[in-house]
Amino acid sequence: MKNKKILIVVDVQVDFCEGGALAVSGSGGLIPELNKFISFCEKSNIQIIFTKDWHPVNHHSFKSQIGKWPPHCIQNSVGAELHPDLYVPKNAFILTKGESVHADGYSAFENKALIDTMGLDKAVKVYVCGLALDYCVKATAIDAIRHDFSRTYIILDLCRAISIDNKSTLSLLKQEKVAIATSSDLMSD
Ligand code: VGL
Ligand code: ZN
Repeated sequence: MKNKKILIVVDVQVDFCEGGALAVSGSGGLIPELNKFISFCEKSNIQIIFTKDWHPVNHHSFKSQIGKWPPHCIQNSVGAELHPDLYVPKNAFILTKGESVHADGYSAFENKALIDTMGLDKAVKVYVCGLALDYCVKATAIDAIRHDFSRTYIILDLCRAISIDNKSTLSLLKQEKVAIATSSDLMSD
């Protein structure tokens, strides 16, 4: 299909939202905005994929191991669930990542099912949003470009970051040829 689009909503899970183990600031205000865009995509027949960080208890990124993060998104825990306020359409795909102890799992492409779900048509527009801009959103968008999805966008207003300053993240994204968009641009596109 011409002009096909795919939306990837990255890691909008309890642990990354306010009150969670690795809360990203501003995530509370993000969810209503995200829900509007998800509903728009559903009505527009845009394929929607949700990712979940899904770590074993001894994941190497945890401080208790060799990593820098507090334990988060442990498989089958409440913290690893998609946030209960997030709108998840019935026919959306939900994919997990970060399941192996020794891989970071920042990019959703670590789960080989993502590429199968996206299909062979590299001309699709790929929209990436969610948490956190400077880790899993960034890694997923850059990996989309590396997998030849050359029309990959970050929806900047539908992301929140762990770092306070987005300058280096945005310059890296530009360097990697990821486009930056806003949800209002895309809804009027
Ligand atoms: C993430 C830090 C650790 C993310 C995941 O989803 O951006 N950040 N694990
Ligand atoms: Zn993680």
